[in-house]
Amino acid sequence: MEQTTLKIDGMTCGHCKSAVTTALKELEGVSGVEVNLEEGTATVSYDDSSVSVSAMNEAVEEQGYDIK
Ligand code: 9UX
Repeated sequence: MEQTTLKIDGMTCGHCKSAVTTALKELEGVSGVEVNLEEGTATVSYDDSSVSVSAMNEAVEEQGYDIK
């Protein structure tokens, strides 16, 4: 199990948090997501044999947010 923290621009309310959380959890291999709105981060627990950080970045960007 690996863990990474994505830095995400543009998340300001609770709906942002749930949109990003849901998008990341839909990825095969992601087992946990914790979004911190104040810091603009999402900490993701994942299996690196199933999912890549770039796939996570794409999933977040598809929701309309920018990865720093
Ligand atoms: Mo809330 Mo997030 O109105 O893009 S959904 S700021």
